[in-house]
Amino acid sequence: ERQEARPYNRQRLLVVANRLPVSAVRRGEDSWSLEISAGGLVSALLGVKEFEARWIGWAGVNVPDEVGQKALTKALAEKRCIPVFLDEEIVHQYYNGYCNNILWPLFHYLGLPQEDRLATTRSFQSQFAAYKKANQMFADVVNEHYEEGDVVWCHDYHLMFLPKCLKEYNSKMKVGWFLHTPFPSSEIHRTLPSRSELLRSVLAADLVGFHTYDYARHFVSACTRILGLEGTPEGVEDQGRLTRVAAFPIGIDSERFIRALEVTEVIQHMKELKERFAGRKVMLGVDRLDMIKGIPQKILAFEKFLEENASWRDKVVLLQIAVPTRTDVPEYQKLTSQVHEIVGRINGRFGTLTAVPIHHLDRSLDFHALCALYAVTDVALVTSLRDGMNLVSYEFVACQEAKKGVLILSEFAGAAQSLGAGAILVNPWNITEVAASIGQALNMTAEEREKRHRHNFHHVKTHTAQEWAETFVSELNDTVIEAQLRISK
Ligand code: ADQ
Repeated sequence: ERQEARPYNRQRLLVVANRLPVSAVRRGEDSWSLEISAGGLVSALLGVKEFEARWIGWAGVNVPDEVGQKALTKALAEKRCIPVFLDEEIVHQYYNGYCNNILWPLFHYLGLPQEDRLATTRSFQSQFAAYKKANQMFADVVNEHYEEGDVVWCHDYHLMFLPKCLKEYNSKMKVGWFLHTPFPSSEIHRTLPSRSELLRSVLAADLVGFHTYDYARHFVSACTRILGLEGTPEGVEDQGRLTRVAAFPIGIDSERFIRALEVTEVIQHMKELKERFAGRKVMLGVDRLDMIKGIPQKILAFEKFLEENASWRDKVVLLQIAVPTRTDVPEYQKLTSQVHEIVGRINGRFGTLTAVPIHHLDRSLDFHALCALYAVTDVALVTSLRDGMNLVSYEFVACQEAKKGVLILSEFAGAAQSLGAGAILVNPWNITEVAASIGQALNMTAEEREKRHRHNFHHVKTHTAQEWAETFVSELNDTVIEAQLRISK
């Protein structure tokens, strides 16, 4: 595959992320069936203009035998994907442990795990060792496939150690790193035992990107305060070498959603939903079931609204779609039962023989069903306690050209920076405020809804995932060229 002819001048983009955008199921000793996930992020990254993209990552399955690995590698190559094979122990320590139990909560301001201190410290060390080892394994695969001139784009908190590993292999490699979560205040980051090592490793990249200007600023402060380096308007400087740091807010493939609303199946779904909830306003929440999404807080705010507004009780319904994730982590199991308990209590309290105020689904919906739901919704509730960006808010807006529904949006989601002018911004911890915003949204005049929607729809249509990917990659290219010019002067 490496020798495959490609048009002269067409650069290759190696996208490195923890997970490949495929689900792989083994059908036999040497046969696999693959399904590629069709999200906006995937098409954006694979479709960067002027570049030919390859995706490098873990396929999400344990493949201990060589025959299986070879067969999977071959099947993935047809989808422009290259696998990194991680065994179960590494996945447990690196992915479930260091990534999801330590970095994820910390970056969302939930702090470090607080169980038995000694046990945590011990497991912390072995998890960090596994994290570095896993990152080195990613680096080995990148290095093996790298060709001179390629651009390497590393993604997310799983791979903070990767830029350094890559530059150790080849200091001329063009390396960018983008964080999809928030980067927290330096006062939070400094609680992390491996704080300096991770910062230094990220700084090995040529370009470091975040969703918002605030996250970029937090990162630069962490480097100045924790490492004692110099922050400049362009980024962070260390002994004359500059790492550029900037904000690149992501978007969605808005046309994909807009077009979907014309598909017969979606129109049929919409009709069914409208009939099912005739006479009631529809409120919607769509989230991965994760503590950062503020699902219990959202449902409690809805309860408060019903409590205080008896006349609305049989006129509004909340549909909460929560896809379970990381189901083998105990905290996530606890969250599921907590949400079920609250929903049960509220439905018992305000339901009637024929209707309940909350429909809660623990599963993912297919693309068409999701679009139909977005389109029939009157009020969307996005109440993340922290969220890098939050694409659900963008998807909702894209599907609302006809209805012009209201978005209630957490001020702690990155999306508040871009959709704040059209949304009702709330502090999700303040249940009284969220309940009042539900009332405001349900009673809003058509004129005001139109005005707010116009603003957000324009933003969602003009700031797409494709444009996001292209901007990052071209800035990465320019950054490296500028640095070379500086050195040659
Ligand atoms: P996530 O935390 O996964 O992403 P988000 O940006 O909202 O959050 O994206 C979720 C995606 O999953 C959306 O495309 C949504 O449609 C889909 N989804 C969620 N629930 C679903 C359901 N029940 N059924 C079907 N689809 C569902 C991370 C960061 C975000 C950041 C993105 C991209 O946490 O802050 O915006 O990466 O950078």
